[in-house]
Amino acid sequence: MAKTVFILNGPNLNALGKREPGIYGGETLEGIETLCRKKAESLGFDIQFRQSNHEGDLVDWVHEAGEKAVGIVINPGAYGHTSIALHDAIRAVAPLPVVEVHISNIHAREAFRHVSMIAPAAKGMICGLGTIGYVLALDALAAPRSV
Ligand code: CA2
Repeated sequence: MAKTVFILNGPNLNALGKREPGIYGGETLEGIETLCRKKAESLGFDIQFRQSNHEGDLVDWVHEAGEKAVGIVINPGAYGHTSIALHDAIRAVAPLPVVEVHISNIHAREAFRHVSMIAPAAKGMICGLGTIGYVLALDALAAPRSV
């Protein structure tokens, strides 16, 4: 039976590919989903790929993943910098592995993006590598863990 991974996307990621290609590249969220589906298939994962502009949806989906999934890839968008609720939700589903992804290098941008509320609760974080970060996160979830 395929193992399920939830791939969760936060606010404004539905606008990818339509604005600010200099920061986020030209890929749309649908394009990222296609990339993820290909990678997931090769790894034997079944994926739930979702996006919401509402913090509570993301919190609910983290809890749902806690019951159904073997891992979570989350690009929390701007909620990554602000959401204690998402931090707590990720802790609530421990030890489910969570990989935080940001397309842009949040450390090379405005100071308010340098902090992640998610990273301390996550297994790891990938940022600044573009949309390939999602694919690398799936690889990380598939890899046998040494820690
Ligand atoms: O780099 C990332 O993946 C981010 O999570 C993207 C978020 C941003 O708030 C984070 O700091 C880093 C933004 C999502 C997309 O927002 C857009 C804004 C304008 C045009 C297109 C997308």
